[in-house]
Amino acid sequence: MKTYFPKVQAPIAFEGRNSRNPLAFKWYDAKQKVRGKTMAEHFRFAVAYWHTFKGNGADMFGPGAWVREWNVGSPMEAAENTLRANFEFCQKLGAPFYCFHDRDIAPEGATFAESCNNLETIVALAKKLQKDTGTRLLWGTANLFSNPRYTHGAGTNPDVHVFAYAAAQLKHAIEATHELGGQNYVFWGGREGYETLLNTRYGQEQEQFAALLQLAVDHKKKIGFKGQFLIEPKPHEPTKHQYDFDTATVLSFLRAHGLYDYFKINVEANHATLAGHTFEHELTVAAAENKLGSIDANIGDLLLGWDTDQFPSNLYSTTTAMMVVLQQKGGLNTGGFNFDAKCRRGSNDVMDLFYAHIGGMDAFARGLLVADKILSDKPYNQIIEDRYASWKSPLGKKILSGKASLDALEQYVLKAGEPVLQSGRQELLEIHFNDLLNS
Ligand code: XUL
Ligand code: CO
Repeated sequence: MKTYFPKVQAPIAFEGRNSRNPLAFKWYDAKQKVRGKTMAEHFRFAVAYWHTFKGNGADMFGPGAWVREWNVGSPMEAAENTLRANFEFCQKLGAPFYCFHDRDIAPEGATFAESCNNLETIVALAKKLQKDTGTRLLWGTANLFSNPRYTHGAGTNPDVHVFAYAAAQLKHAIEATHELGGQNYVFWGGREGYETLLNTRYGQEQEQFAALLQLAVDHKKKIGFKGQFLIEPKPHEPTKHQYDFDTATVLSFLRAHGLYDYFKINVEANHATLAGHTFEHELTVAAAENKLGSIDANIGDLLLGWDTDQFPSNLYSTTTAMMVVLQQKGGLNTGGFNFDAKCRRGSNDVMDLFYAHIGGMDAFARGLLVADKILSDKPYNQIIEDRYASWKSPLGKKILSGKASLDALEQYVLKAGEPVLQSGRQELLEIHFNDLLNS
């Protein structure tokens, strides 16, 4: 049997924090329990098919720079090889899940029917390899943005013919995900947005997008797919303005179109920063409504204004992220941490794929341990407790239970006078945070 990663002995082992072995975990111990759940259960790490196996180091200034042994033969031969490489990689890494776009795993054919046949053939092989290896599908999605037919959008296209094409492709992508026992299905609005308002009926395009999502909800029910539907916000790129701008925008779009109950959010770190938010802001907005469904774990470069999709290594960021995840009831439930991340163009060796994922998994595992400490830390939590203590008073309770009136509050102020400005203790909290980060 051909092996694509002969230098790695399966599986990557946990050696603990004193190890200097780059092919070992120092923090990610799949079996270690934190707050009653193992690390494996908290994270449900997934490998992103498109970056890890289809990525070739190409950028705006140069073509592919990497040689990948699985990428040889006819398009269907290459697809089968790539699938085998994926399962070998996930197994050796110890990642329980993978994620794909329909067009990552199977090539587009000359006709729509041929594309569907290609997908069906590859899905049958994937089903077998999933069974053989135990690797599962975290989520599937449809690539409704690369083919030139989608230049003006898929669901939001001004041409209804393109809308129908996108809907038909979406149907097959959902069915492929269902067939493979996918635990979620992601909608990332690739070109659902606009380049200029001069040619765009914004309101109509919103209605169209809602119609596409409603059709997907109907089809999900029809075929009995139990996976969670997720929307992944992004503010721009490839379009100047993407409609799923950020989490707050998506939640309000879903509410306005009667779709709120059927979707959760897939938060991607680099999309958050492109929207002018922090990663933890987007996670917090979603978790506040128990809508944090899954995470695309990566990081951007704040000096660059585009989606660099780098592997996460920033411990401050993984810690603040894990503080939010730990506080959402049930954590991510059916979701997980998908490394929607790629090695830099200069990291062209297949071994770099291992280093990248191991580093990312360790960064999040360490973040989880520190987040747990912070959330259990008395001095830290007392500051926040004190900050909101007045809301536990009779007055606070009355307001929150909807029993107050502006007249009653006026009477209160006339009696109580001027409130005393309280310190927010930001710097003190930062001291506590860093003390625990180093522990
Ligand atoms: C694009 C992006 C996508 C989605 C899946 O920025 O993040 O890869 O995660 O379509
Ligand atoms: Co993503």
